[in-house]
Amino acid sequence: MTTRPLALLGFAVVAIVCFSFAGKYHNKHASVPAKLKTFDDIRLSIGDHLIKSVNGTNIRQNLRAITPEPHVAGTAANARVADTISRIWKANGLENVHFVEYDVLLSYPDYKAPNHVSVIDGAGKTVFKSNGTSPVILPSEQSAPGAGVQWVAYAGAGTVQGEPVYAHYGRQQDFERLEKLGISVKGRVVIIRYGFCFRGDKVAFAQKAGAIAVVLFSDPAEVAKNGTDFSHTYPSSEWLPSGGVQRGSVMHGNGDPLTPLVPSKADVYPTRTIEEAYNQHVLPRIPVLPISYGDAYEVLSRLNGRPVPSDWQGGLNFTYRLGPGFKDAETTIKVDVRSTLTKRKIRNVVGYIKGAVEPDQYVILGNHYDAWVYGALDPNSGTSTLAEVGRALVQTMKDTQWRPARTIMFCNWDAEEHGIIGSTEFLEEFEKQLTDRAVVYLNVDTIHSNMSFAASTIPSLFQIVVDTAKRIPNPMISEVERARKTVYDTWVRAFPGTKTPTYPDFPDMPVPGGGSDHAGFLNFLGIPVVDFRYRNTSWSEYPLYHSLYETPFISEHIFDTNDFAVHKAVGQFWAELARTFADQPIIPLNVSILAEQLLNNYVHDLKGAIDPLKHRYPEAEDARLQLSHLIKHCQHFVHRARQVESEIAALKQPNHDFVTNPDQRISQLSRRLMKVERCFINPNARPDAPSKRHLLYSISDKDSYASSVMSSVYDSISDLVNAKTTRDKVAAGRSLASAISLVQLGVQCAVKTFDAAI
Ligand SMILES: *[C@@H]1O[C@H](CO)[C@@H](O)[C@H](O)[C@H]1NC(C)=O
Ligand SMILES: *[C@@H]1O[C@H](CO)[C@@H](O)[C@H](O)[C@H]1NC(C)=O
Ligand SMILES: *[C@@H]1O[C@H](CO)[C@@H](O)[C@H](O)[C@H]1NC(C)=O
Ligand SMILES: *[C@@H]1O[C@H](CO)[C@@H](O)[C@H](O)[C@H]1NC(C)=O
Ligand SMILES: *[C@@H]1O[C@H](CO)[C@@H](O)[C@H](O)[C@H]1NC(C)=O
Ligand SMILES: *[C@@H]1O[C@H](CO)[C@@H](O)[C@H](O)[C@H]1NC(C)=O
Ligand SMILES: CC(=O)N[C@H]1CO[C@H](CO)[C@@H](O)[C@@H]1O
Repeated sequence: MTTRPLALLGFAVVAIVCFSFAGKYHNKHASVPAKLKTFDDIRLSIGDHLIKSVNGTNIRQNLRAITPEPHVAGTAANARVADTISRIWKANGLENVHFVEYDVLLSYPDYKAPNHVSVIDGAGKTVFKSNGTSPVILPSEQSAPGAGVQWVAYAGAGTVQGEPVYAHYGRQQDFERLEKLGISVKGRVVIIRYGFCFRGDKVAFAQKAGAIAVVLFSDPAEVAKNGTDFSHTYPSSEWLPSGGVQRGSVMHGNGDPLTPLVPSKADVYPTRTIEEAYNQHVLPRIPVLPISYGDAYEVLSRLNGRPVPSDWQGGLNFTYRLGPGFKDAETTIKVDVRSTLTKRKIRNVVGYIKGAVEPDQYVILGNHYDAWVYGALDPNSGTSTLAEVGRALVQTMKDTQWRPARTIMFCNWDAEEHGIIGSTEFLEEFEKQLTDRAVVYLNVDTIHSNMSFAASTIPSLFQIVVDTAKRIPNPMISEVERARKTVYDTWVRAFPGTKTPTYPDFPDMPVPGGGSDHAGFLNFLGIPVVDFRYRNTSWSEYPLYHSLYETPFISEHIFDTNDFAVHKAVGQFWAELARTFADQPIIPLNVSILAEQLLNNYVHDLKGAIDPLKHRYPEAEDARLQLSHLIKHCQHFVHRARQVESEIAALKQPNHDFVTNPDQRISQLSRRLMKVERCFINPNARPDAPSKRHLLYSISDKDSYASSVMSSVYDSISDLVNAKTTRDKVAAGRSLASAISLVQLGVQCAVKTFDAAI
């Protein structure tokens, strides 16, 4: 036990308990070095204890407790799941566990009369009819009434009949290609294969092109690569069986469709009507339903017309044709969809471990808990792991007398599946508090493979994410046997870095896109985020995604068979990263990497896009000048960030106990680091999309799952290139210069964040 005079220092409060802990720890565990001299050593030994405390068996038990029945947002079953989570969190020792509720517009099918497609011949006879329900394969896990019903949320309702057309993945380029091939989808039923972009985008493109309905299906080329016969699919493997279907939402945009930018509280006036939601293409008007590849075979094998371009061919055992229509010209396809919009209550579950030193700084851990059916992978692999992370942190506190310096906040979001609703409403309600208090947001949606860890994050977090992954034991024995001892070793091999040549030991870490609850934290509030998972290297999804078959069997018996070692590794990473953010006197955001990425990657690429405009577009002259200003400011940012990093490094010298340096400087630097990312939030940057406020990062307009960098700048470039009149060119040239100038102001703000005088 130390008696050193540390008491005047904020973080020393933690340090004192650390020292007392270090003594105890040493007595119990001979492997710990005899003397833990530095504060960093002490913190790391607490981290080691924490990492050892995460328990796979507990995660498996949590998963079973959370997934006994299908639990779609807004249902009584999902309210029961919220109660279960709250009970587990309280038993685990989290503080102030409570619900934060909203009333939001959700969508449901008619479980008694499932959606279906029929093929009807000229005499009105039904040649084929899908029954709209996936078969139960494991009765002990999948037998709840209605569990197999096949539907997508926010589909338009109705019965339509017409000619089918095949539109491949239904991306913008696929519809353009159909048009070039002379095939119109206007007034027709479009059949689209899942994959390569968000299903809501596919539906929006189809509706825009005049389609009267959309039929979605998962192609065996993606979901049953090893053959469609029973012996090669679930439950013998993780490949989708012929009756399986991917559910999902087809809403375009995040949050309650009726309350953009404001929280959907009962007493807050809604900012949008349902009619406006249709007119603004937030909700589709046309019927949409998903069918299995078994049913898709019945429809597609009857199609007439030219064979599809060779890259459009899928995995069913015939030559795909484009349509329009069936081989028998009199035959049509009929689509029956029942879908209701209803206002329902949703509940986010929130809990805390209060920080000892900086209780108003939040390290936020989040995952959603609502699911399309049982949700054992998406999202309850994450939910069950998050509960264990909380337990392991509290156990470490009990075992060692340690308490994190900053507050750790736990969030289990509701209605993510319908459109990231629970977290979006929460961000809209607590925008100011979170802007002020949030240090970082760490999201896990799904653990769905044992191949590799993967993380999407922003440059200022690259270093700490890599350092933490190096501390987590590899959960796969087969990898350890190949001398890949840590999660990092497999990760860097599976996803080698391509875009960061300056940092050869960094794996590829893409910018976070949409598709889960981290989106608003980054794009709306400018809070640094990490979204991580275990995934297959070849594919970011997985064959049983959003199907009836996402029940605990798949993790227990197919991909995480070693006492949930993979779930456990994700929990260890999550817990240790949270501890690091909660405990480091200076929060571990590296601005120097941010500044270098900005200059050498983002702005470098932008220069590559703007330079070629030189001769053809005199209207881009202002933009070119503006770009040279941006480059100058980025260079200055790199210089200033390096100065800051060296000051931080000096403060972190080994054996430095923070006593000899004024605590004020440490907490000042830390607060400033917290604010840097907020500089890139400009509420006026996208008047057409007021929730996309980040100048650097936004969600792609072409695929709501993907991210794009400096989208307003690039949108202006394509406006300029596509402009037909001089007037349009001049206007586009001005918006381009203005968009670059806004990014520059963000960079200047980041630099100024570190200056004492402004
Ligand atoms: C994990 O927790 C279970 C009880 O949930 C317990 O039986 C087991 O011993 C624990 N494992 C370790 C390694 O502590
Ligand atoms: C639909 O078909 C599946 C597979 O053949 C079957 O298991 C299920 O019971 C059928 N459902 C209805 C409602 O007929
Ligand atoms: C694919 O099938 C082959 C042959 O049956 C089998 O050896 C292999 O393990 C299967 N692979 C997967 C990923 O299911
Ligand atoms: C093609 O697939 C269908 C549906 O699985 C099956 O009934 C049929 O026998 C297969 N045809 C050939 C030639 O393999
Ligand atoms: C890893 O996953 C594959 C399927 O992707 C499975 O065949 C294998 O048994 C799993 N390994 C463990 C240890 O669970
Ligand atoms: C930030 O990253 C740079 C470049 O990798 C490195 O030199 C510096 O030490 C890092 N700063 C901190 C505080 O880790
Ligand atoms: C289920 C799945 O997607 N499996 C793939 C994982 O990645 C390997 C290697 O790229 C592929 O061969 C599998 O098909």
